[in-house]
This record gives sequence, C-alpha cells and structure tokens, in this order.
Amino acid sequence: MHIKSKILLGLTSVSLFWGCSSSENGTAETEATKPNIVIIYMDDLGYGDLSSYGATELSTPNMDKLANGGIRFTNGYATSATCTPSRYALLTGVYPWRNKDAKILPGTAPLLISTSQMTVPKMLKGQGYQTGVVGKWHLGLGAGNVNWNEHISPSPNEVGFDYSYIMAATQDRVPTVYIENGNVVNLDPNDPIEVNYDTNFEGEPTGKDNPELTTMKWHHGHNNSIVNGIPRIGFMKGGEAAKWVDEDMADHFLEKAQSYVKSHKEGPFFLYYAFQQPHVPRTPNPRFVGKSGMGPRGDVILEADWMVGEFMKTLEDEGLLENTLIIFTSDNGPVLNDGYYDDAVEKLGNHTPAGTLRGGKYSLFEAGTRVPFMVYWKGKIQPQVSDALVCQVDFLSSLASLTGSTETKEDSENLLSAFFGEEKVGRSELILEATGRTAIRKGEWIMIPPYKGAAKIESVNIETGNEPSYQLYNLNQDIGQTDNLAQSNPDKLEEMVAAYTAIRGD
Ligand code: NG6
Ligand code: CA
Repeated sequence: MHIKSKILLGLTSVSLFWGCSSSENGTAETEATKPNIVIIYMDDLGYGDLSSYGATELSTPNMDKLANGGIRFTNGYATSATCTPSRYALLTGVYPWRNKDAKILPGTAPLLISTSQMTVPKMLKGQGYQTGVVGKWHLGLGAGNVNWNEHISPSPNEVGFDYSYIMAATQDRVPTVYIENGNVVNLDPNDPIEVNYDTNFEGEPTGKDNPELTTMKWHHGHNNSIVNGIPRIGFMKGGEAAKWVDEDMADHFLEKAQSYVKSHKEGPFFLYYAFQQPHVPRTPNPRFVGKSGMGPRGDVILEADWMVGEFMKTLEDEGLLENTLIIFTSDNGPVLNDGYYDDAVEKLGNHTPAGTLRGGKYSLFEAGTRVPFMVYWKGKIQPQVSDALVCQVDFLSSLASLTGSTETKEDSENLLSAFFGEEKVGRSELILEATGRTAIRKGEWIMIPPYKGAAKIESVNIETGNEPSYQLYNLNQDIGQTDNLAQSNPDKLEEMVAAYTAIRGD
C-alpha cells in the first residue's frame, strides 16, 4: 500500500495532476498518493550526447523516450562543471561555492555533507519516503582516516539514505570496491584494504613504473596503483576479493537499482541512481564493445542508454511507471581525453558531445554546466520542450513542494511548475561554478568575471573560460559564445556585475 497522505500544493495548476480542486487562496489540498521519485544521474554526459538533444552519430533511444515523453529542458544546468560540487548542490540545495571543500575529492576525503545538513533524501524521509542511493558517490566518506576494513561512518546512510550501494569516489580512483551501507562488499578480513593518496605501498606496482602491467594506457594523471590492468588515481593495497570488475560495473549497479525498486515497490521511494558512464576509465561490457564505432566513450553511452531502458522496464513491469517521477540529468559536461588513451578523440568522427555549446567539463563556458535535463512522469507530464532556466540545486525546494514538505533553501528555488511544464519560466538568475571560478546567468545573458590563468587546459583540450577581462554573451543570439559584448554593452555588463555581486557578496 502506498502511504496516503495530505499533500499541500502551492500551485493550483500542478495540483490538477491529482484532479483536485483549488481553494480560495490558490492552494489545493487533496488526498493523494505520493509519487516515487527517481533521479538518474549521468557522469560527464554532454549536452550533445543524446539523439534527442541533436546527436546524429549516436542513437540513444531509451534516454530519448524520457526526453520525448516528458519535458526536455534546453536550459537545464548542473551547478558545476565537475562532479563533487554538482552532487553536493543536487543533494543539499546549497550552492557548492559556499563550501570551500566542495571540489573534486580524493577517495580518502571525509564526508562533505554535514550530518546536520538538510538533504533531498532527508527531506523525503520526513515525508514518509524510503530512500536509496546506487552508484557513484564522490562526496567523501567517514570523518577522516577511514579504516576501510571496519564499518564506515558517516556515509550516505547518515545524510538521509536508508540504503546505499556505492563506489566511494570515481571509477578512476581507489578504493576500487563497492560499499553497501558503510561496509566494503566481499571484504576478506585476511586481506585488509589500505588506501593512500600520497605514497605507494612498498613493492606495489604502479602505472608509472610498470606500464607493462597495464591494459589501458594513461595519458595524464592516472599512473598510481594498477587495478584490473587499469592504472588509477591513488594507491591501494589488499582487498583482492572485494575489487570490482570494471566491465561489469554498469550491470552491477543496474541490478542493485532494479532490486531496490522491486523491494520498495510498496513505496513511496526515492532512488538516486548515479551512473558511472561516460566518465573514465570507459570500460564497456563486451556486449557493447564496438557498438558505437566511436570507441569506448561512445560504447559506454550506448551501454548507459540500454541500462536506462532496462531500468524503465522494471518500473513498468512492477506497475510503477504511472506513479514515478523520473528526473534524468548529468553532473557536468563532456570531455574526450580525461587521462587515458581510449580513442575518444581519435574515433569521434562527426559527433559533437557538447552540441553547439562552447567548452566542456571543467569550463565556465556553457558546455561545462548546461547538461541534458529531462523530467518524465507517464500520464502526468505533457511531453514538451521547455526553455525555462532550471538547475539541479532546485530539486530540494521543488521536491519538498511536491511532497508537502515546507523545507526550502535560499539557493534552491521551488520550480515545480516549470519542472511539470506548467510554466515556461524558471529561475531569473543562476550562479555557475567551474573549478572554483563562478559566473552568472541571468535571463538570456551570461557574465564571466575576469580570471587569471590559462585559457585552455591543454591535457584535456578544453577552454576554461578564463580571460583577463569581463565576458558578456547573449545566449539567445550567440549560443556558441563567440561574440563578447562586454565592451559594446556596458549597461548590461554593469547590471550583470551588480546581480553577481549581490549573490556572491564580493
Ligand atoms: C581529475 C582527473 C579526471 C577526473 C576528474 C574528476 C586527473 C589528471 N584527472 O582530477 O580524470 O577523474 O578529476 O571527474 O587526475 S569528476 O567528473 O568526478 O569531477
Ligand atoms: Ca562528472
């Protein structure tokens, strides 16, 4: 049985989804079933990587079903151009630049979210939800100096998730093991795990010194411990039986996500399903090798697309599709060579992972943060394309509003009506972040303050967005950000700088 509870909906139009009438003050009250909520979160998937977002060289039929059967946002953003800060904002409703530690974390970092902080799962738990996370975490674990051979705490389970099945950081970082509810899976106590990000363990091979032991070659970084032939970031010793099989990771997480759904179908549940694709190392299962003709990066996108389809099938088979809100998006923009020789550049052909956007992962230009962003609810949300400005930091307040919670955060706007396609307008302004630098989007404009530093990260071949003077672009007229109007439109520049300063306070 689903929990029947009173849902207060601030918006009359949204409340119509429940077929209820509105009261005089514009709010509606009804007995309704709370929907299950699933966030499918991709890792480094670009704005132009889906056929529904214009890709012609890759076909993503299952992701397209969400895009074409729900709302496809054209101005949907992650807060950040890298993983950890985007995930922090998605879960907490707080801009990551407010937390100085919200940057790409090593696998040994302590938990970034305070256990006293409000989070999306915590808020939903308060509304009667069961909550689970499956997949990539990358928000730190423990309180420093984690002993991987004991119960790890705090973990996702201390910031709102009843259930967690995760990898600690990234697929390219140690420890290369799965962690279920704070315990390393398949750990053999006689072969304890040790992890260090500064120094190697005596006698252990590394990508740097033992290239002959690697099956994937490192290009930059990624030359520490070798696991499954892949040189990683960080040093790890022991834990042989607990090590994941890279080529099986996507199947493994899918299976965990599916069993979570099946065992929580009485609902309501919230599942944060965080894929590891197409982040490096790209290790498609043999079923997908060669399928894209684009090398491993294309292959793992097809693999992820297949997983989305299988996951949707499970929701359908369990009779949950009409009662589940699905949000699909990505933590940051695309990158080709992110540290391994894997043919991403060589076999790209005519594919454009960023679509018509400038930049990519790590960049303050649009491709860093503007990402595929779909909201799907079969039978409830009318298929459409929306240009509303929306961001992942808005999930906290919006999902609170949906489920009858009064939780809200200053940085997190209640955009439920935009997320449901009832309004075509979202936020008026948004601060975007890339490796510690910030810019402001306001209306159709974006202003990037002057930044010192290289204009390009040569290793990944991506423009950073750095320039010694102000940049101002009109994104409606110049989506590719080629025409800097800072000089020719000083009034607009001044307005944007004032808006930026008002939020950032410096
Ligand atoms: C970088 C890694 C990159 C990737 C990134 C995190 C090097 C040279 N590069 O430091 O490969 O792991 O961190 O990506 O080590 S993210 O999507 O999780 O933010
Ligand atoms: Ca990422």
